[in-house]
Amino acid sequence: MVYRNYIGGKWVESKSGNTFESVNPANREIIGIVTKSDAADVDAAVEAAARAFPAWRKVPAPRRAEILFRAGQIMLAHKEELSQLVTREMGKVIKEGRGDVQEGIDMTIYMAGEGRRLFGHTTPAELPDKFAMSVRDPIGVVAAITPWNFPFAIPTWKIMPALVAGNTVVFKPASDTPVLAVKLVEIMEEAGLPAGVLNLVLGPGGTVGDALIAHPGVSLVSFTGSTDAGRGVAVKGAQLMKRVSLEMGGKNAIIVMDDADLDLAVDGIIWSAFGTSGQRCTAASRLIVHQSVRQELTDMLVARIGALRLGDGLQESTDVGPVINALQMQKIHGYTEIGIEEGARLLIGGEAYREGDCAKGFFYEPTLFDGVRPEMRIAQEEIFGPTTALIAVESLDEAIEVNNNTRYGLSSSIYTRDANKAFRAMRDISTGIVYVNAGTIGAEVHLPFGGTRGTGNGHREAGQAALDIFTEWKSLYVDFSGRLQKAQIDLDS
Ligand code: UN1
Repeated sequence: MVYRNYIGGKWVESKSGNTFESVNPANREIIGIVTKSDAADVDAAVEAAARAFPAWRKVPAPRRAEILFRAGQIMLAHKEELSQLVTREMGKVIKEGRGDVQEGIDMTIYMAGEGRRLFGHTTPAELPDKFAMSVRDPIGVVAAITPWNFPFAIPTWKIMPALVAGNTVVFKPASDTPVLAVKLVEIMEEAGLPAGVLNLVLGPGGTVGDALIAHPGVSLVSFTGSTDAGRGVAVKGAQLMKRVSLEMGGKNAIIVMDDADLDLAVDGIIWSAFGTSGQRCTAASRLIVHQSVRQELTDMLVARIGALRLGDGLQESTDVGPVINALQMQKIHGYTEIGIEEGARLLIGGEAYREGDCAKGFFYEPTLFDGVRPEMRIAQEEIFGPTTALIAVESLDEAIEVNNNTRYGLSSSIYTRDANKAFRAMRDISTGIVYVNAGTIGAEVHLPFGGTRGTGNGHREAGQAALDIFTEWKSLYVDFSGRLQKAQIDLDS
């Protein structure tokens, strides 16, 4: 069986008939054969979405939301099988697979709730017998281009707010995780979404993604992925005057002050640096540590890292699963070599892991560098793997300065028992998310998610903030005076 595109309410193979494989990164088992699309399939999908838009935008938002509520229930009923598929197709350990699916359920239910809010404002008009208000309008056809690291959750971050607000969608998932995308769309179909409202085009970013961005029928591109790919989306989008919302890289840090609870900090570091094998845009790939606790902390970390069990994420006992593919593994190892060349001290890890069954997959040892200077490439560039770099500092001011000094600005964390330091950090850290006494990962769906500097382009996903991506404001003035009233001019009337 071939996993197919979903266009205009029908499951169809790509026009070329080409296919590609989805592979389990833990053992290279083939998860599925997938139809491989190109620009012709994108044309058909955008056309279907454009045709569905006029009717969908007029469906009352609470009715649209009912479909999302149903979808959330279906997801919940299938949570375990979806979670296992997350682990098989993407590699993250099963507990995190369940977290990925739960985050998708949470976002779906949260955005369904927006169907009865989608608030605008009413405000007094400056003239008598005149009424003023603002409402949110949908934008049109939205292209949702999503990454493989949260193959269930992140598509819901885009698709659900887009749909509840009355847009129609063409969904282009990462080519490493197409089968989960098919499952998500099947759920939306079962929940009763009308034909053409959500369309799925499977295939590589280079052809399908580019064709979507360039398509004149697409009004908004919502993209999560690497900063390099995101820059390409921004440039192409600008030429065509499209709305573009970008969610890209991170170089997130955990600050550990001299008064921190070190046991707590170690738990947060292990979870944030090596959870999902470091393949989160929120992963802690820098540790900014007060010099006076550096030795104790590194000893504790090395012991904990050495005890992490690598393996197939389907086994409940596995702590760290594989990385996504061979190319990514090469990139991660390349950064180990760069770190050594730059003069950082490799404390543990730094090699591909090929023991036992792991030889069949793409496993990389959790890796810790010490003696890292803030300007080194391993402290500046996103690695997207299980590698973290420890930078020693002498004060809170220095920690905050080092924290803020990268091209990215997604998530930060500080471990301290001093409320004054915590509040100074919350005020002066310039990332989109700041945690106190918790790691850099674990964002909740009802708060804005996104980053400053090169992490994004000013938008926030999740929470009500997401509605600003997927809607435009329309201001409405109703003059019931029965005469011509001139704003700014008839001051005395
Ligand atoms: C991502 O890595 O792109 O806060 C998203 C977290 C998750 C979302 C991560 N809730 O780590």
